[in-house]
This record gives sequence, structure tokens and C-alpha cells, in this order.
Amino acid sequence: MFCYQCEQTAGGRGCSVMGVCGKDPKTSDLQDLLVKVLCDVGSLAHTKGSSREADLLVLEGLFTTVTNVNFDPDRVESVIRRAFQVRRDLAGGQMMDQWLEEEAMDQEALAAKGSQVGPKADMDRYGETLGGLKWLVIYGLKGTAAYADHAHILGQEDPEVFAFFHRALHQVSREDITVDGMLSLALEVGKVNLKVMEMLDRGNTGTYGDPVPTRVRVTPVKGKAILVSGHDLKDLYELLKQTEGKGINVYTHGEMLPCHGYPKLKAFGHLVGNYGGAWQDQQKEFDRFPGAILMTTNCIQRPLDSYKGRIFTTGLVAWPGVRHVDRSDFSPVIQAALEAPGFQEDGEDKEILVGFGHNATLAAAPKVIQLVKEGKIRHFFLIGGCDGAKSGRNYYTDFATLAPKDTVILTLACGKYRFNKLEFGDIEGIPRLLDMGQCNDAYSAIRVAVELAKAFDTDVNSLPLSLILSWYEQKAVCILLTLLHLGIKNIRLGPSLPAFISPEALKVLQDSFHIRPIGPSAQEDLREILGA
Ligand code: FS2
Ligand code: SF4
Repeated sequence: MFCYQCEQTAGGRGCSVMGVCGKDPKTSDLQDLLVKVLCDVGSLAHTKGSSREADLLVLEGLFTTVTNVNFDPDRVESVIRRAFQVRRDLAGGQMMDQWLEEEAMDQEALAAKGSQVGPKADMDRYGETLGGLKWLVIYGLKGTAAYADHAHILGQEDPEVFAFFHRALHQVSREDITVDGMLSLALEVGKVNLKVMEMLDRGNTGTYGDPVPTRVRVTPVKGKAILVSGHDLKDLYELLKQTEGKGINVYTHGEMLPCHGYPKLKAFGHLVGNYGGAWQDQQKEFDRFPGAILMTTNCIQRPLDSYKGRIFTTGLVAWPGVRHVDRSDFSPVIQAALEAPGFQEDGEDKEILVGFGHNATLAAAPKVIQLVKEGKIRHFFLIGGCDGAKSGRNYYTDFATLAPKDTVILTLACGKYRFNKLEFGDIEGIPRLLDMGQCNDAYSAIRVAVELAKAFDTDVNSLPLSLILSWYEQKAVCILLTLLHLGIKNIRLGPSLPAFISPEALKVLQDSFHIRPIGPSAQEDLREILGA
């Protein structure tokens, strides 16, 4: 195996013995083979014409290989076999010998084949820079596929998006790739990802309403309980419907927190609150949670024996030995919740505020603009992105807590758990901490930044706004590519830079976009940004 797609990759270079995330070598190699077969499918779809099966396979197949989604070799093998069938159908009888050989392989042989077609093979072949840029494009596509899959689940699709996936998979599999070609394709991924995030926003808000500022309880309520993690709003909605009147309280976990702001989700009285922190704390928090747990997308970690019998996966998530359920029937989850003890008493009253999507934030824009003009708001910081286990991530807590009182902090994704339960106060009624939502709600942040720029008759780069980003997995990669596509400069990125970006590729990004790593000290970075 060789995998270097996420921020916690071993030694900052690549996982080659066992994934730090828990991905075993066989699953990793099977995932690389799946990506290669998806490239064959994309190439055929691009050159000969696509099919409904090919369009959906590409989204689901790529999403399957995102960090912390699927750890089950049997399930990855089943997606590979589905991809074989789609490839065969698109090829229309013109099968290559190599494809016929692959189809005849057992799981071990498929994994062995996968070990020859992953990022390591590309680095050996093209060198660190070009090989890495090819995988930058693939990782960006994986992230965009995740958002496109969520959008598709809510009925939002676009033929141009499917066509782009096929073309991009075709382009990365060509023999004659170049540094310039991969760089411009990476920015195209960013462009298409913006469109996909807009589609997902339309799916989420069109189905469940525009988020509104909402106070969310972050302590338990006495009674039976189900915890829902991941990003899929439809899974949460279906679970809420199926648990209505059953005496079970539902709690959000991780990236599900912003769901409390959506009118059609918050309307369920038994959606009582949020439990726990970001994904990397789940083993100790799930161990203590006295109910059933449902994982809807990433990020799942190796379940401990203490809760393996009451954690469930759905959709594309999988862990060997963990029961998989379909959203059409959550009764095994409900049964497990009823059998578990539940919370024995109420926790203390503690709430946090969520629900500042683009609609709610733009509704406050006239007041915000006035406060900026009066000098009462000096600067905005978007502290967005993923959380993770590394100690260097304390930088983001330091940054938020040290930000002066005349600055406003916008958050999105799970990195906010490092500081979102602290008190930040307000500036003349405008909360100093505004949570815009999940990682895909980077779309909201972009909308707000563009509107603010219009109001101040300037461009986004000239606003008193700094982007302090934390990355972990491939959705963060496609969001970063979107920001670069929009020409946004001076992004600070941490806690470490992607291993797949070589020093040479980094120099190109620094020259063009002035992107830079976060500094060792949040205080120093704040001082530099604010010029004080
Ligand atoms: Fe956090 Fe994990 Fe949201 Fe990422 S819950 S790192 O997948 O997409 O962010
Ligand atoms: Fe390693 Fe991250 Fe790949 Fe897991 S996803 S194997 S931790 S690089």
C-alpha cells in the first residue's frame, strides 16, 4: 500500500505499512484499483458516451475511497466488480485483454494489481511533482464526488458535472500528462466543485429550508438516545421520521451539528441536541454514549468493542463487522437504542449558537457593513476546515481565542469544535462567532465574501478578511481548489501541507496564490495580518 491522501499520513510522507486512519493494506490497494477502473470508465464515457450507471458509479466509487469512509475490503471489491460491469457495458464488446484478466481475479489478486497502479507507481513513473499533481486532481475529484453524491441524493444533478468527471478521469489517465496540464485541470476541479457545492446548497436548503440562527443544547437529556454522525441530511431526516413517537431522543455528532438550524429538521422535537466533539474524539465519546450510533458518511474510526454492537453504518460508509443499514429502514438502530440504557439524567443547561448560512448572514449584512464603516468591526477571520488529532491544531484554538474583540470569526466544518463552546460575545448584537455550517457550506462563506466585496465596492482579496484553513481529507482539497480557482490569495493552510504537493509544486502555488503554511504562533500570525 501507499496512501498519502490525508493530512495525518504517516511521517508526513505516506502510509505504507498500515493507514494511520486504520485502513489496512489490502483495502488501500483495492481502493487504488477502484480509482484506476473508474479512470477506465471515465475515459470510455468521455470518448464513447456515458450511461446513467457510469455517471452514478463515478460519484459513488470516488466517494468510497475518501478518507474514513470505507474500511471493508469486501465492500470495496463489490464496487470494483460493479465498475467492471459498467466498463464492459461502455466498451460495447471492445474489451482489452488486461480488462478481461482483471475481471477474472480474486480479491487477493485484485489487491496485488491495485498496489501497482496507485500514487507510488505514478511517482516512480512521473516523479514527485507531476505524480503528485495527478493525485491532487484525483483527490480533488474525490472530494467533489462526495458533495455531488450528497446533492444527487437530494435530487440535484447536472449533466455537465458528470461530463466533467469523465473528462477529468480521462485526462489524468493519459500517458502524456504535464505539470501545466494537471495544474489547470486542478483549477477546473475547483471551478466545478463550486457549482457542485451550489447544487448541494440548493438541495439542502430547498429540501429542509434555509438555516436560521438556532441555539443548540450540548448536554444530554434524560432518556433513550441515538447519535447521528457524518454529513447526510436526508439520513438524519429519515431517522427523525422513523423515531417519531418512540420515546428516543436524537443527537447530532460532528458535522451534523449545523442540521439544527434547518427549519424542517429542527421542527422535530426529539432532535434534542448535539453530543461530543469532532471526529477524532469519537472512540472515547461513543464509548460513553448510552445509546445507538449511526455513521452516515466520513469520518468513522475503528469502533471499540464496547460499542461495536450498537454502532451502524449507512450509505457508502463501511467497517468490517459493523452492521450496515439502509435509510429506508432504520429499525435495527432504533432497536439498539431501545435496548441501551439511555441517559439517566439531564445534563446542566448549556447551549451554543448555529445556523449562519449565507441567508442568515446576509440578512445581517447591512448592520455588519455599518459596523465595519464605523470601525467597530476591524477584521473577519474564516477559521474553516477539518479537525484532526495532531497537537499542532491547537493553533486554531489559540487563533480564535486571541483574535481581538473587534473581529468576527466565521466557522465551517468540524475544526470549529476546538473552540465553539467558548464564549466570544458580540459586537452590538452581531455574535463574534458565526457558524456557517458543514465543510460544503464553504459555498455560503464564498457567497457572503462576494456580497461584502460588492457592498464595499472592492474584490474579495481587498476585504478585511483572512482565511485560516485547516485540512484533513479530500473534501478540504476540493474546497481549496475552489478558492484558488476564484483567485483568492494569502490563504494560510495547516496544520501541515499536503504530502502530495512537492516543494516544486508548492512554489508554483505560492508564486501564483501566495498560499502559505500557518506559522508556529497564532499570535504572530494575528499580528502580521492585523498589522499591529
Ligand atoms: Fe470533518 Fe471528517 Fe466535513 Fe471532513 S467530519 S474531517 O470528513 O468533511 O470535515
Ligand atoms: Fe494514511 Fe490518510 Fe491514507 Fe489513511 S487516508 S492510509 S491515514 S494517508
